[in-house]
Amino acid sequence: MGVLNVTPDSFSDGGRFTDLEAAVQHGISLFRAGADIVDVGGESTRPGAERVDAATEAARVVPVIEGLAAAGVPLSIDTSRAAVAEAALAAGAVVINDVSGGLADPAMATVAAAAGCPWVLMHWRGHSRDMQRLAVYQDVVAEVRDELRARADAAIAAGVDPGRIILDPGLGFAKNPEHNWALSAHLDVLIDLGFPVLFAASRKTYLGRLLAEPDGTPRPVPGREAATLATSLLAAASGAWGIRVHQVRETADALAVWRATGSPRLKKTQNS
Ligand code: PMM
Repeated sequence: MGVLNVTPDSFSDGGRFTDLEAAVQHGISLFRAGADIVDVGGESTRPGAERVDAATEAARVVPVIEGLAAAGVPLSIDTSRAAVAEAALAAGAVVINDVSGGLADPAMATVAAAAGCPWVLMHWRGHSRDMQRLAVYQDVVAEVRDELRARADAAIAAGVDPGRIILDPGLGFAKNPEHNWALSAHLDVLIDLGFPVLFAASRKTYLGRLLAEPDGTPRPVPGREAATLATSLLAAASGAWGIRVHQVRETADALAVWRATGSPRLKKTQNS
């Protein structure tokens, strides 16, 4: 899954793709570089971000989706608003990617059930403005697993086909770096819930912290690509269904190497 953010303030591509033609061209290049799906988002979810209204969000994404759908690019809509998802599906998107797992907008389940499209339910505890305050866990892996299972159960109860549900640990969303690493190490626990799992670590802050300078300065976004590749490949080897990244070509190359070597799975350690 290639990331196409059409927000002026997205942390990782710095709002470079807000111009319609540039956004469509970038989406096409992600597709040509090997993305099976291009994920179009019009609301920044970086920690601390303020929300935009639904009309602004829809106005950002719908023309880009129309342009990319016309070019034959399979698209997901990265939104937690039902009205935006509905407009995006009408414009040609085929997957809903909801970072709130259906919690932000109760009408999302109705839209997903009616559309019958795949729905990514990401683990989420609250809006970006104050989500880091919610990064409190006794056992992050078990709690994320249980909260994701509850979201899947709620979706199914609302009429969503279980075969259309995809789960995502929500790296960086109400998680500190230790939480993200624990979830990366125990992705199998989420996979054991029986749904495909999407893994989205690309360029995230915790990778910058891992690679910080001796004085603690985090590695800036452009220097996080090798770490993104490493963690993406480990996720694939753990059984992730999909990998959401900004740099598609490099990820596709790494996955090609993994496939050529027989798609080896990581062995579970005795006490994991
Ligand atoms: N992270 C971001 C946005 N959308 N969607 C899913 N399913 N999972 C994620 O972890 C996720 C997401 C954060 O920002 P970015 O678009 O710049 O990567």
